[in-house]
Order: sequence, then structure tokens, then C-alpha cells
Amino acid sequence: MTKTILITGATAGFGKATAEHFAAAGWNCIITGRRSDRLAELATELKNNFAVKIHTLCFDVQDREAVFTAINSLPIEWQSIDVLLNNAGLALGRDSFELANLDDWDTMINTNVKGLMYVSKAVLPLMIAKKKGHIINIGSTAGKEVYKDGNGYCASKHAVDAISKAMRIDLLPHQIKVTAIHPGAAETEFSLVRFKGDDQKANVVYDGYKALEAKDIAEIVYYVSTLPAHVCINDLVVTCLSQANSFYLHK
Ligand code: NDP
Ligand code: 8X3
Repeated sequence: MTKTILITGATAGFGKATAEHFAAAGWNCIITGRRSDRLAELATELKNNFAVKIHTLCFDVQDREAVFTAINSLPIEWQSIDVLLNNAGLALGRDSFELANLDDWDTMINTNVKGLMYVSKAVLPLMIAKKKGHIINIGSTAGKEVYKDGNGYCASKHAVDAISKAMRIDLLPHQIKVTAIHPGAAETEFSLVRFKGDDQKANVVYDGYKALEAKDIAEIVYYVSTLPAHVCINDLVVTCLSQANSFYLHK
């Protein structure tokens, strides 16, 4: 039977690459994000290239009501979700704690932490009813080690690490898998967003080495999603060859 994945943050980066990878493998995809034009464009691309069904949901994961309204609006034929990829997220700014912007902190916590919890809470009843499902949370190496000037972002990704562990325990009786994937530096729109459109600052992040690509993460999401039913990868840290952890990058 055709499987279905719901991807948050499918309009760019890891989420978009994951939608492309899963659609190519014959999965139906529910793609979500705030930019409706990009969602429509991706839906057309996937439907034109692959024999799969695509459903779009446009909402901001920070908006609790919008999250529940969107998920509760799913037509019956879209309510059987095999995999939820909690990927929507961002970093904003890279400043010392005393200089960091309070609005940036709010947005990161509201998106990366509360948004992930809202979407999971909204989708879970559909998985619990089937006693089957898989939640995959995109954390970060920033959720494993705290680095200088990473304060708010690192806090939000440490929370993703903790929430993933907590979910795995609480969802055991429901036989729902929980996997956390923690990538290191990957060349997407991430740094452009972090540095608020300053492409010079963003490009420096990826200068002098071969960073991860979005499709690398898509392949890993596919791998963990297609293991035998009794196997669950709990926690996976992935970096490019030039990166050892948050502190050591060989350029
Ligand atoms: P991109 O900026 O390329 O993509 C981010 C995606 O998240 C977009 O589709 C964006 O969609 C969506 N998004 C952001 N805020 C919201 C929101 N409030 N509501 C709904 N969707 C939102 O970045 P990446 O693909 O690199 O990032 C994806 C995830 O991976 C993030 O959680 C990030 O923290 C994490 N990560 C990234 C790494 C990297 O180096 N690139 C490394 C480790 C982790 P839209 O704007 O349309 O809403
Ligand atoms: C993104 C990786 O090193 O910019 O989560 O925090 S890093």
C-alpha cells in the first residue's frame, strides 16, 4: 500500500529535498510551510515527475490554532500518516547572550520547540488510532553541544533532543517510533535566514570545505523510515567529513 509522509518546512532545504526523495520512491506527500507559492510550485513539480499524490497545507507552526485547524482539515484519504518529519525550523542571529535579540529568541523557541510540539500533538491521534507511525525530529549538532554565540538556537535544539527522548518513552505503548536526526553544517537557506538576508555572511559559513547537502539528509530520513517494523533508530548525529562536532571544522 502507498505510504504517506507529512513534512513540515517543505518549501526549502531538507524538507524540500525529502519531499523530492520520498515522491521519487512512490510515497504520497503532505507538504507544509508558510510560503504558499513555493508549496504550489513543489506540488506541481512532484505531480509532474512522479505517480504520487501531493497535498499542501499552508500554516505557520508557531500558530497553535492554525496547526490544529490545518491537521484537522485533512481529508479522510490523507489521515493515514506513516511518517511525520518535524523539520520546520530556523536560527536567527549569532550574538553573545547579552546582545542577542529577544524577538529572535522568541521566534526560535516558538518555531523549533513549540511548533514541533504542536504539530506532533495534532498528528499523534491519527497515529495512535492505527497503533503505528514514525515521528522524525530534525535536531542539530547545536542540540548536542553549545557553541559560542549560539545561545537561543542551541537551547531550542537541546529542547528538540529532550522532547525526542521524552516522546520515545511516552509513545512506547502506542508502538510509535521516534527518531531524532542531528545534522551538522548543511548548505541550504539556513544561514541566509540566520543572517537575515546577508548572503556574504551566509556564504562564509560554507567556504573552504564540502558541507552536507539537503539531499544527504533526505536520504537519511528515507533510510530510517524504511527499516523493518521492529527497528527504530533513536538518535543519529551526522556531519560532513570536514566536521567533527560543533567546534571542530577542518577548512
Ligand atoms: P531552510 O531555511 O532551507 O528551510 C527551513 C524550512 O522551515 C523552510 O521550508 C521554511 O518554510 C520552514 N519554516 C521556518 N519557519 C517556519 C514556520 N514558522 N512555520 C512553518 N515552516 C517554517 O533550512 P534547513 O532546511 O537547513 O533547515 C531545516 C531544519 O534543519 C531546521 O529545523 C534547522 O534548524 C535544521 N538544521 C539545519 C542545519 C543546516 O546547517 N542547514 C543543520 C542542522 C539542523 P517557510 O519559510 O515557507 O515557512
Ligand atoms: C545548524 C548547524 O552549527 O549552525 O543547526 O548550529 S549550526
